[in-house]
Parts: sequence; structure tokens; C-alpha cells
Amino acid sequence: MNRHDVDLTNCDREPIHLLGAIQPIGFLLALTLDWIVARASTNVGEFLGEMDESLIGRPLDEIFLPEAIHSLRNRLTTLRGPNAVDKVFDLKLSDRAGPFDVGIHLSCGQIVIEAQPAAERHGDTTSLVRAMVSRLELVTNASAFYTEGARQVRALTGFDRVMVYRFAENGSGEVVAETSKPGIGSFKGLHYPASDIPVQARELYKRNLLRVISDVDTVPVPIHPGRDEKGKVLDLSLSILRSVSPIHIEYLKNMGVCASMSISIIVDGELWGLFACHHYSPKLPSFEVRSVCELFAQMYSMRLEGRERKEVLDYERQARDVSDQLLGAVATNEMLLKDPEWLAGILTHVIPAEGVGVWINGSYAFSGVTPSTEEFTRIVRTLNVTAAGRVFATDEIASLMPGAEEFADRSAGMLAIPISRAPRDYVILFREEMVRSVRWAGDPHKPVSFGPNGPRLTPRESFAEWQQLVKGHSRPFTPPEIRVAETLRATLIEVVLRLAGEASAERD
Ligand code: BLA
Repeated sequence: MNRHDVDLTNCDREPIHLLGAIQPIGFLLALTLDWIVARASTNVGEFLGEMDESLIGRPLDEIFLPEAIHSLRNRLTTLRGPNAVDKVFDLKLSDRAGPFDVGIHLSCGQIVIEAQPAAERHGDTTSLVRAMVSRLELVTNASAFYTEGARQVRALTGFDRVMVYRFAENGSGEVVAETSKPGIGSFKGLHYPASDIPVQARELYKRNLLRVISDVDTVPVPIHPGRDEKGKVLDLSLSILRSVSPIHIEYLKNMGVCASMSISIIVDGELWGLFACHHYSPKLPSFEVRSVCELFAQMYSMRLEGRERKEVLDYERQARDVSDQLLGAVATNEMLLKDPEWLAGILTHVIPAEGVGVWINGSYAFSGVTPSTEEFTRIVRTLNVTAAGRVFATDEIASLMPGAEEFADRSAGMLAIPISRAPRDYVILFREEMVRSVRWAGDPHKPVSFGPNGPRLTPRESFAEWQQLVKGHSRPFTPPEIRVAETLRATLIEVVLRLAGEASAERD
């Protein structure tokens, strides 16, 4: 697909790894496996001095110093795994230029070398990362953990704004933490649709953990030849200098952002989120600082993974306690089961919801924000047909039942727990529409002007689009919440059966 064929409706089809260009902050050479130049970015002369002949077809030892080649060859032999990139800092490539920071990796059977003029070294990067990570040990709750991560990245890089952006299951995302210089507004708490970071970008960011855009106004430098004799474009998935999607550049420009960097946060092999950094003037953290960021993000991800596992375990333990509490309380006072206020107090403690409805033996009781009696009757009828005998959750009742749009502004999602077989009794937790529970934070940096695709490519318009997309949806019920509902169901069934048993014993 030609890059000009991409528009706002087909973002996820833009082949961002095949754009055939890099940013002008360095140069790129792609070599055959016998170290002959097969492709080169058209700016090599700017870094190594103009050359008389074309670089293509020349052995690398006519261009680089022998020691540099020796060092790069060594790196190549130690590359492991499909996503491996090695780095050499402060390497003298040619007598005609200063030292470079260099990345080397393999792409489709070619050796890709990317070089950027060397920056001042930081010294002991291992202890730097260790110090950054040690700050994470001090925080207790999740929100403080996110903010501390953002703070560490900002302290190291000096970006004007650093956010932690967390993906939801459906690819949309939320700014869960932010730290910034004063006076530039806030994005914290805002949500964006999946299309803002389309699916192929999210896939790529699992393989290549960091990307930097040093200046949105620079012109990308093409790699020559664009296509090899087989018509193939160089795959830049693992590239360090890759030029990025022009659509995304327009997004940044519309926001008034001049430089950006983002680093993947990967939990359980999935892209959990990103550290997203903005600067309002050009900015290029050194190659070494970017590597430190990448390493920090990996350590951060591991700690996050540990925290999340522990959170789920703690949560499930808490749910078991609630389940015991429920059983104990009802054993002494069976009427409690028909008291929705009491039930709601207990249940929403472990599964947050704005309302609880109880349907037992054809009578209903409600607590909090719920559908009306008539609407509830229709829900129960629908459940009897579609989800009999199992816990059932949806963030969009209307997708299940025509007419539910009418009460979606009150109750958009539900978690239904059947507590008997026949006649079917239920406890149902209702969640309100998500857009109502999300606030629009402040006035984010005002757009200066718009590119050809207009204001859609701004966080403000994206937020509006996200609101449109999630209209009629509640916050989804999570897999641990659904598991907990299963446990509660077992408890409730036990109680109901016991009550039924006692009732029939009384009759006898
Ligand atoms: C990439 N979009 C991105 C990236 C971010 C965002 C963080 C990663 C690249 C980077 O580091 O800058 C989105 N940035 C945000 C959001 C906020 C922010 C949501 O600061 C909120 C505060 N983008 C669109 C639309 C399309 C699109 C409609 O909004 C498609 C039509 C595309 N975004 C798009 C593409 C990329 C991207 C293609 C990949 C860029 C690349 O790596 O080449």
C-alpha cells in the first residue's frame, strides 16, 4: 500500500515498518551478509563526509575503519532472538568524523547498521537504573507506582510532560499518571480510542520497545534503493531511527508537541501501556539515555507484573472473606438475602457497581442506580434464555436486549449471578455508562493549527470520539471480577438451597 492511501478510516493498515525512511538524526546502512552495502540512507555523506562514488555495492571496509568493523562483527555474532538489537557506544567509524553511537540488528537477511553522533556518556548506567528502580520500592498503591515511573523517566530525560498510558482490553487507553512542567494543562484521567495508537503500532511496540521523534518538522531521509531487486522494502521494525507515520506526526503537530518519545510497558507478554513523553521544542535524548529508559521500562514492567499478580491474589482472598461473611450472616438472619441494601453493601465492596437488583421467587428489590421494575423483568426474561445457570457479564446490556438503550444512561452494563435453577433467581450488579463516570480534565495544551486531516487528530477530538464509541457501555467487568462472582454464586446458591430446605421442612 502506498503511504498516501492511508487516511483516518484505515489507520491500522498503514505499514509503519515499511515507510522506507529514517529521521535525519543519524544514518543507516543495510549490508549483505558478506558486508557489502545493499542500501543506504541518502544522508550518509552528511555524517561521514561526501563520497565520490555511490555507496551501494561497496564493501563496508572501504567506508568504516577496520577496528569499527571488528567491533560490529563481534556484536553481530552475539545477537540472540528475533528482536535482538545490539548497541555500541562511542565508536569511531571513520577518520573523517567523530565517534558514533551505533545500533546493529538483522532484518530480512540483511545487517542493518544505524549510527548517530555520539553524545556525552552518562557513566555508570547500571547504578543509574538501579537507583531509578529503587525509588519504585517505596510506593504502596498502584496510582503512586504509575506516577513514580513517570517521575523517574522525566527526571532522566527532561521531557516537558511524561505520562503513563494504559491500554484497555479493546485497545483504547487512559492516561493513568502524568508529571509535567507547570502550566501546560493535564491529560490525566482522559481516555482515547484504540485508533489513536492503531493495532499494527501496538504490535510493533511489543517488539521494539522505544521510539523517539526528535522534531516533528524534520523531513524524513529516504533509504536508497527503496526496493531491492525482488521489489522488497527494508523492514524497519527493529530500527532505532525509523521515521514514523505521517498521520501520527500530524497528531503531534495539532497538539503543539514538537518532540515525542514512548517506551513500551509489557506485562505477561502483552502491551500493558506506554510511557508517553512530550516536549514543546525539539529534543533528542542521547542513544545511551534512551537505552537506560528502555532498561528502566523493562524493570518497571517486571515489577508491575509482580504487583498485578499480587493484587489479583489479594483481591481473590478478600472475595473469599466476603463470601464467608455472607454465608455467616445469612445463616443467622435469612431475611438479609432479601435485603438489597445489605447485599449491595457486601457485594459492591468486592465488585464495584452503582446498583444492585435482587430477584427472588418473583419479587424484586433494588439498591442504588438500577433499571426500573419493568425493565428489570425484561432483563431477567432475557437472561433466562441467554445465560441460564451461569454468571454472565456485559458492558453493554443493549447488545443483548433491544430497548435497553433507554436506560443505558442509568445502567449500561451488568453482572448477573444466578442463585438458583428454577424458578430462576438472580442477583444483578449494574454499572452506569462509562462516559458519565469519566471527567474531562482541564484544558489540555491548545491546538495551534490543524493539518490536512483536521482537528480529529488531537487528543481533545479523540476524547470526544472515545466518548462516542463507548456511549451505552459501562466499565467492563474484569476476568478476576467474574471469577469472584462465580465464587459468590456458589455461596449464594448454598444459602438459597438451605433456605428452601428449611422452608419445606417447616411446611412438612
Ligand atoms: C502512534 N499515537 C502513537 C503513539 C502515541 C499515540 C503515544 C506512539 C508514538 C509516540 O511515541 O509518539 C497517541 N499520544 C497519543 C495519545 C496521547 C498522546 C492518545 O500523547 C494522549 C495524550 N493516530 C490517530 C489516528 C490515527 C493515528 C486517528 O489519532 C490513524 C488514522 C495513527 N498513531 C498512529 C500511528 C502511530 C501512532 C500510525 C504509529 C507511529 C509510528 O510508530 O510510526
